[in-house]
Amino acid sequence: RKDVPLRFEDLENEAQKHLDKNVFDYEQSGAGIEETLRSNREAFSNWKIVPRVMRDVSTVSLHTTINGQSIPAPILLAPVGMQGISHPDGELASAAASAKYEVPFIASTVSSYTLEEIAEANGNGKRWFQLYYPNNVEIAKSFVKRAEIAGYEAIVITVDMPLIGNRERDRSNQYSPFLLGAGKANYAADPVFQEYLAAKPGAAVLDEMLQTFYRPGLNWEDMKPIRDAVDLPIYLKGILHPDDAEEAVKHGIDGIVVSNHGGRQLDGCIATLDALPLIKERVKDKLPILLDSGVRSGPDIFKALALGADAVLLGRPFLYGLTIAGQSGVEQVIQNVLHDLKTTMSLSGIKSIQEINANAIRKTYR
Ligand code: HOC
Repeated sequence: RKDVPLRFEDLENEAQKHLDKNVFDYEQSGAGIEETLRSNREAFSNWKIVPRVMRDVSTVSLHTTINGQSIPAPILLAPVGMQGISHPDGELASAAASAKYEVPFIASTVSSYTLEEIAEANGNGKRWFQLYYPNNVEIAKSFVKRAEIAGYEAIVITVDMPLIGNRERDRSNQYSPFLLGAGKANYAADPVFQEYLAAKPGAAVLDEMLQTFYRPGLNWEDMKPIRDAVDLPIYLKGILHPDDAEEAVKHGIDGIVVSNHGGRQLDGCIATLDALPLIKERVKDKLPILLDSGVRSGPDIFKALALGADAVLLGRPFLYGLTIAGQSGVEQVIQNVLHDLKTTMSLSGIKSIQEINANAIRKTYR
């Protein structure tokens, strides 16, 4: 097997060697001047763990639950799109790796393989489906129904993309894997989308996908058709404002992901760790709160949980593992993060995920 580096910076540097410049830039970069990309990391650095000692950490458990779903650690793999541009096995490799550790895999609407192929690779593993809500509700319903049939256990609707962020690096490179069709598998395989195509003689999959992809009018009423179409919990990904978290509770949403899309959408917006405390204060324990964007290590996960997250999503770390060594690379990244989290908890005097709270960290300024 090919070993992948332990440290995130080394992972990123090694992944860069395996990718064309445009592809690496697409994955690594953030929107605009990348202020939010940097803020996500700075926010983690501004909090420090204040450990307790002599608290018998001979047994430490990472096990937790989200909405009653048991998971071995408070970690999920984020819905990174178009993983086939990183490695030919794409989502098939990362879904198989996540199954091995029972870490839920969140398959993106714009995956390189169909959600059914990913489900097969994930086997008895845990999987959720991420929805970019198309501007055609019948296609949206068809996606989530397919996901339910294929054994996905939750729907995660991304709500922070009424349009693409100002990705200056990609614009300079004149590169977009999406516009090249790298994420069209789920559309091409969809029966409702096929009917829609058939009604337009001469129409091409990619062109029509681009026509229906964005839903700038997305609003709270759009949740009902999805709720009616499937019997699965619905999470919203891309919540940063406490008022939106409160709206989610009012609309019966089952969970939220505090996310700024890895710094790839609204540049200049708040870091997720900075957004978390007010959101937690506002919605308390009324729904599970997940968090992503900038999570790289065990201490990062610990800090997010201490500030009120129930679990985190890992994105770029596993993507770089995939890039370097396919399925084995993703497995190694998961293993390393689990090891790091367990070590962090032991050295902090904490035996279980449920014991992690704000008492274990303190804000510092550099
Ligand atoms: C142009 C839209 O979430 C990203 C991914 C994929 C976005 C879909 C393509 O690049 O942040």
